[in-house]
Amino acid sequence: MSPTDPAKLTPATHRGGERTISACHTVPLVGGVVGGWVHEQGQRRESGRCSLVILPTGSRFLRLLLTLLLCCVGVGAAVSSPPNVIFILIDDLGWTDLGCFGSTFYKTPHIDQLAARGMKFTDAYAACPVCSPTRASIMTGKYPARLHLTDWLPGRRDLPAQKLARPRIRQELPLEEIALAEALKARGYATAHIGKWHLGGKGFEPEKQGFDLNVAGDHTGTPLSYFYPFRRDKAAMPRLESSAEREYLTDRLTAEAERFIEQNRNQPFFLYLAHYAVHIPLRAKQEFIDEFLKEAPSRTHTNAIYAAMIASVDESVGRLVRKLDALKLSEHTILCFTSDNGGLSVQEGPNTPATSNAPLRAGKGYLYEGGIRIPLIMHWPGVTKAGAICRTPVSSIDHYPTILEIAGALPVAGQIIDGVSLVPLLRQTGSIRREAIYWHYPHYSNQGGRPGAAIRRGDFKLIEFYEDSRVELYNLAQDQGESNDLAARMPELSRELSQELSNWRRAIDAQRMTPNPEYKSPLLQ
Ligand SMILES: [Ca+2]
Repeated sequence: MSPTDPAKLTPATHRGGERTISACHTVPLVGGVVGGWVHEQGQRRESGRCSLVILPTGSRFLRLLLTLLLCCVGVGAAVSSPPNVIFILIDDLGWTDLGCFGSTFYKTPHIDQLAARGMKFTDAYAACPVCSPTRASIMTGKYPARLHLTDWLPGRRDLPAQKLARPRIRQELPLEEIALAEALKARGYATAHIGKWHLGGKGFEPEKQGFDLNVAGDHTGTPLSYFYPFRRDKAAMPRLESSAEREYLTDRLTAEAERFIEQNRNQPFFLYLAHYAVHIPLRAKQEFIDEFLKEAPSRTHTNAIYAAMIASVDESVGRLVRKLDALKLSEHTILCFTSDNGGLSVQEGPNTPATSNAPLRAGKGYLYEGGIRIPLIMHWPGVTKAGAICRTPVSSIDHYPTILEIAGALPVAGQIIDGVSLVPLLRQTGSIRREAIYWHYPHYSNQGGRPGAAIRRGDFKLIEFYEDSRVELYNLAQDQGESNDLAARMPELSRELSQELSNWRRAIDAQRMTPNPEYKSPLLQ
């Protein structure tokens, strides 16, 4: 079987022991605001049902039983500490860039082992095809369009060749947002941000969003250096001012993460480890590159430097798992491993393209599947079943409500969360309530992507291009590679999905593009 054969992810080819959850349940939204949940009095409106228990007069036994039950629940909640959460975010890691997601060239034994122990999501999406907006969605549970933070920061400037001008976007994650770390800190968690932030500079650092510790995170989207010393000119990466000779950034961030785990072993902790890898500039340890130069490349994966960067990320995961085992924390720690957008599949700097997302179409910067579908693995000890596979479409907006539910932290009154908790999927006890997943990307990307929007509902995905309002429609169940545009053949469904997309944009106050006054048509140049 080819390494990226779509059949590899179909139920017929699962190895023994893998469990599959049926795909994509769609249940209409009930109540709340369109496209988001409003939380009232710290209760989820959709799940905050109260049951009135009426006992017959004189039913002393039942009353006693109920009292005992409530006491047990109360005592249990009071004495059991919430689980530790480790969220590992890899920058620009593509959907097929792991062994467990189909690559035969990249070697990821530790991540594959994590997938074998936990749940693998085949249809996980980033909320945006580029960095900062997806990161904002993870931190808030909101669509980037609702936050008016729809491009990487500070963003790409408008060019005369571009017909439309971008809207003015927020330059940082607003302080009034209750970031994931803030919500967990309120629940008693020790919190650490280690790695790439890219959600604002001075005054908007991770420390301002609930993180007790920040290592290496600032306004930038690329590291000052992947190797010692972690500085350029007079600038140094936060808390990496001192470093050992030949030190490699992925290894150093891992060491910082190990130290944080060790120091907080006796209390619940939230570790957000956002590696700068595997973003450009492609730089890796030479001994790893040499190893991959000896290996035969696969049909789609050929870049030895990129493979070496992934190998270091894999080592990082292995080290953290070993650290948890050594400290006897494994059974009380949830691990989430994912990416922020698709793999870089075009030329952008030396030694690129980095990867191929085939069989998916295109890559980072595009609303095609290659730009937004990403690996996602979750391991919740005692809950997720070994080797489980979930085919329900999920999004990076879902991490916030999921982690809050697992941690027993409640949203505050009036807080809007677009994502839905994945707990029923992780427990395999039910489906999630959502009609569709949406994207709004009013920007031209560095990789050649055009501004547009997209909606996935069930197996169908519609992409709208803002320059000419053209739409494309695909049936992802039959056409994973988005090569067969059904828009002309299914005009009614196209109209319906376009309308739904438009309603969603209006409901969340998405910013619009405007005609570019500097525009010079290529025909007139
Ligand atoms: Ca990225």
